[in-house]
Amino acid sequence: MLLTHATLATLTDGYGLVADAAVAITGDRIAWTGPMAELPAAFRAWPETDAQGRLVTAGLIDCHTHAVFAGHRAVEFELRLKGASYEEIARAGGGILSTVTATREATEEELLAQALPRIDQLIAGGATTIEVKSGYGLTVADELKMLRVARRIGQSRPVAVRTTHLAAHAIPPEYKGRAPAYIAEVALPSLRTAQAEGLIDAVDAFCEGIAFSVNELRPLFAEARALGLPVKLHAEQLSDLGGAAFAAGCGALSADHLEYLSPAGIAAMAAAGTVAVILPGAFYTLRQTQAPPIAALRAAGVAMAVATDLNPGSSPLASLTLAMNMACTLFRLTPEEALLGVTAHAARALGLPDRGRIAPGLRADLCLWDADHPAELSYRIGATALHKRIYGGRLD
Ligand code: DI6
Ligand code: FE
Repeated sequence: MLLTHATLATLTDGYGLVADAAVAITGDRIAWTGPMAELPAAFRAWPETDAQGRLVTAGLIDCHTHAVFAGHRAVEFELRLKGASYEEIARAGGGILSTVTATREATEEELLAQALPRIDQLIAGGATTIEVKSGYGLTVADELKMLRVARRIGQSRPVAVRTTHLAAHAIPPEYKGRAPAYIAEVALPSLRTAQAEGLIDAVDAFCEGIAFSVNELRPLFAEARALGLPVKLHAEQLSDLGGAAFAAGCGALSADHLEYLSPAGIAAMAAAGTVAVILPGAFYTLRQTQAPPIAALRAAGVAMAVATDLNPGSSPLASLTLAMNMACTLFRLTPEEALLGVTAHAARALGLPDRGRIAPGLRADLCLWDADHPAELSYRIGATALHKRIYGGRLD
């Protein structure tokens, strides 16, 4: 396929804009890209798709979602509006644990049926790669069930799915006050089985007062590394427990949320090359007031990704362009940083060097937008400007 007359944002150097450009695609890879005027003769006869001047970016990558879960938490949303906090609801047995109850009761088929419409929304907004975490099962069997559903999403829809083991998301009631026993008896065995069954690409945990401390997570991350799996961490979302520095010390791909990130955490992330995943949907939903230290992350040269954190509690958000808009308006990312955050830097956060930019040899995952400047993607509030997607070299 030959895509012609595109306003390309290659994302190779900032936006990497190329006016009136072409992209030659063979199989699921980009073979050539550059200005139309320089198109090699060999590609000129390839079947043409005319972008008619539209903006073309790499396909969007949502590098942090909890898209598999049962039910919803609209009632909790009402409780928060009446004054209850996210942490109070969690400590009273609601919050994540109410989704755990619903998810345990659901069959694999039911979970898949509930997840697919969320995935379809992300795809309709331009996603071509989506990360999906477990973490609402919290038994060995239910964590594996969630991960099988996550894998099936990638077989059911034209989207690449990366799965993450997140058994260390919350402490279920049967282990209340016994976090180390939960790690030993559920998190570690489910990790080993999930890895043996090819169900996971990475390991994550929730480091927070209402979840796990750094010390409680050490055995889990040690095991992940022994199994050759990359780690990442929900860190410094509601308080500073030193999670980001711990994760960076383990060579983490990313540390995510980071509202309460300290200067020491920033330095550790910069030294390790750990990506900062910014999740404005959760900040917005929980009406947090302390924003992540964006200017300091930028100054330290830490790559920033932006994701939806799609989940039923703190971020019922299924639009990457709305996440970009929020990242700009709430956190002062530039539209260029926001776009890199859902493409090149999101790819880095997932350890996927074969996507997130437009260059020869990379996957042919592209978005054609009804837009002519890349800042438009961040600027409009909740608009879906997607014209068409190309996923793995195929036009939707
Ligand atoms: N932080 C979050 O924002 C989500 N998980 C996490 O560790 C929230 C998950 C939920 O409330 O269901
Ligand atoms: Fe999350």
